[in-house]
Amino acid sequence: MPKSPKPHAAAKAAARNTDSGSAAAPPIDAGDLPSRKMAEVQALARAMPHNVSKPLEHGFDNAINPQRGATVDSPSRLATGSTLSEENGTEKTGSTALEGLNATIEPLDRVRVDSGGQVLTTNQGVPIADNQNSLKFGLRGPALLEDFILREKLTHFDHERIPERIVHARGSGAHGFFECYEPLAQYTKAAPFKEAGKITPVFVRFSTVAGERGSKDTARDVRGFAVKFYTDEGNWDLVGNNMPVFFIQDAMKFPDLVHAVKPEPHHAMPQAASAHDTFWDFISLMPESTHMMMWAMSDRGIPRSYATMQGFGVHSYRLVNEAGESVFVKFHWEPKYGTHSLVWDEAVKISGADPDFHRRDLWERIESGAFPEWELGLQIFTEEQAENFSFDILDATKIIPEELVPVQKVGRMVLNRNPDNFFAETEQVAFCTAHVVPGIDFSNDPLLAGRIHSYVDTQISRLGGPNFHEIPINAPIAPVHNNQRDGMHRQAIHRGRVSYEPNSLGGGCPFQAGSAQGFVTVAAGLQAKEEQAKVRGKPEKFADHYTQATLFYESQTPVEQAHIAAAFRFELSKLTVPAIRERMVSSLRNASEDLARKVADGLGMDTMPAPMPRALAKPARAEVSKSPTLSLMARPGDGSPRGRKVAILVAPGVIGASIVAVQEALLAQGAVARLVAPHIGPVTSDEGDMLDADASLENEPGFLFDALVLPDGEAAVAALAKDGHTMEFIKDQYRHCKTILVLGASRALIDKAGVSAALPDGQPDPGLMFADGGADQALEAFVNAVGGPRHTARETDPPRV
Ligand code: HDE
Repeated sequence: MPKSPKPHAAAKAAARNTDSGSAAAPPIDAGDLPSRKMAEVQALARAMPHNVSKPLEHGFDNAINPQRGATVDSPSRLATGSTLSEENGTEKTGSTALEGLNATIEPLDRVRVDSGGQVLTTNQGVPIADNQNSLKFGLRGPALLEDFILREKLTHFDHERIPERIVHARGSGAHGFFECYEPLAQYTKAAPFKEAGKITPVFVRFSTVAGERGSKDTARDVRGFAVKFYTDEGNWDLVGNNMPVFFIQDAMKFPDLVHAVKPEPHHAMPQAASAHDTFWDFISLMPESTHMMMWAMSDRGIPRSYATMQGFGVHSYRLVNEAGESVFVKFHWEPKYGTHSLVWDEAVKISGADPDFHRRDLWERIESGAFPEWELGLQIFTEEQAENFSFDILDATKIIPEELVPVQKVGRMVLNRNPDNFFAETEQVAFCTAHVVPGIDFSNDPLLAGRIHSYVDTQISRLGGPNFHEIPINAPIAPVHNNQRDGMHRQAIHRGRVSYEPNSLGGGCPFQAGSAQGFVTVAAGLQAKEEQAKVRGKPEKFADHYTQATLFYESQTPVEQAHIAAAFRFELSKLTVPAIRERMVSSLRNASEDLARKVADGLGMDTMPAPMPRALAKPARAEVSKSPTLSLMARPGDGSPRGRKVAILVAPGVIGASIVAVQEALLAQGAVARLVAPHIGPVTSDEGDMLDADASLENEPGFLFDALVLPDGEAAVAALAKDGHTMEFIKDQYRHCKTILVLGASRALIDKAGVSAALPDGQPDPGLMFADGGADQALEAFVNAVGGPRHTARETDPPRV
């Protein structure tokens, strides 16, 4: 009989196969790695004789309090690895994966590239000797297919573009941080709110909605305000807007809304504009959008800067504490530098001279250290409060007036770093409302529900597959461990053979976290029995379409109301179908007779159309009829001129000393004061000094600046007076209600431009500052006014100048 081989030898032999193992005998650690691994795998699997978690998957109590998954420690890392050879590392493969670490989540440093001092290479790292010529058969001969260098370059170039976002295609982003003021443990266990002073990194992207990727920044539109918090318990995306309400109440209508506002499908016009037939056709048939239209037609639709607009989470969300108790919350971002907007004439002109106006402003503020900053405010309210409001908190066309629920400031966000690369970061960043962390949960807002689906879905086609979360800007800094595998562009290289759960071969890992650590949905029930049925419908209160539109309009200052009326007039005047205009005015009559009248007059309507029949004849009595905090004027911020732009006009013969004094005073306050001359280059002052004009009347027109300084010096004034650009410069500054400092001889320029030193009511214009003698005093007043509100008392419709 043949002798049986030594057991150790058998174990060693068996452990060298990838299929078929011994029947009964447990694998033996025969002292070599393969057999040790096999023995450890067997031990690991045996340690889980059955799925002990199974009984805990059932019943309501377990549903609301899921248990941590069963897990067993592996005797060593051998059992759970993919290979025995993983320690044979090279520069390329690295060494063994570090325990519990997913390297794709390290800071962006790991993918940042600096080509300083480096030779040009192909994507395969092969140095390129000649980047000027394709490979040819002879100097004048045909180009060769063999030219892998040319082909790689062109092929990559051919695929440089990715689909733009369906909405919010035009945007700009920046890095920064969120700092918590006080722990919010009473309300939420969310990581960013755990300790006073806790810092959470953020990436923020601002955007317009309707325009395509290359469209202008200053279109009248809602602005996106999307914040990605890289918390240590996963990414939380607060994807909001600069207005607290939305056009529609149910996700079912979103594609209709977007199709209506986008360029009309037959001729693809107009770009980045809502002033066209299809948009107002839709809106005038959707009275729930009236409140949103008030906001969109107000100055909020044309912000001065991303840094000077509010942000809102829009929907009601939930906060959840350690005990699983939940309250509702609305999120607000309040800008430190106050809320400031453009005026329409200015927005239109800027869109021609600088379509990147907001992008540039954000970039320049950050590069110059005038970091944009917001406070995060929370409106926290209970289920009981919500039930008693006259409106439904699940209706995204409604706000909660601050008089009912005050806004508590809980932290601040500072944007202090521009991206290294627009495409890699700002274009590839993928916000998703589905990205929440333990401590934050959703309400039943039906609009929000659609969003929870839509954002992940859209990223899959925009970013080319399901692994967009691994793109460096999207990867969380919290560890990622799950059994999702493969798909386009997979980055993570998972060790081991386990990609399912439950498992015993991986010691049960990664195991479910359970309620102590993991995300648990609030087990919110529906109160009313009759609501507990599958239906397609809306609650009654959703039918109150006008109460809050009225509230918004009534809460505005007269100037803001005038701007709203002018915006409706402008937009509706652009329609080609009078019936749509009439329909819109008939709807506006339900919100405000005053507004409807003004709009109708502006549209040359002889008779007012009858008010549109209301969906809800008797809405519940509103709690407040005015909410002053809805006015932009109520939020001046710190009034600082930081980041504001001032033009100082100069020409040969200018009195240099006063110019230098003004420029220094402005710079000291963080404003950007530029010397603007008939053309760029040196300008000799009256004193014989050389001033350097870095902008010209032609390339930086007046409407691009927040304020204007007109110089002293007879010769300079005469030179400027001869240039028609100067007059336009002054007229635009005046018409847009900006602060103008007039030094000495420049009074003549003001007169020539037809600008009156008196307001329409005859009072002196406080925004026109003359410094004939007391230059210091005027200068101080001027610097203080640069960051303040416009001098709207100057405004007339139509404009005087
Ligand atoms: Fe969006 N929205 N949205 N939206 N939205 C997108 O996601 C969508 C809504 C908002 O800077 C898309 O990545 C649906 C409200 C911002 O990258 C898409 C509905 C609010 C951004 C999408 C809404 C927003 C988006 C397009 C109704 C304010 C830009 C590309 C149910 C609270 C984020 C993308 C960025 C982007 C869907 C309504 C804000 C298609 C279906 C309400 C700021 O997924």
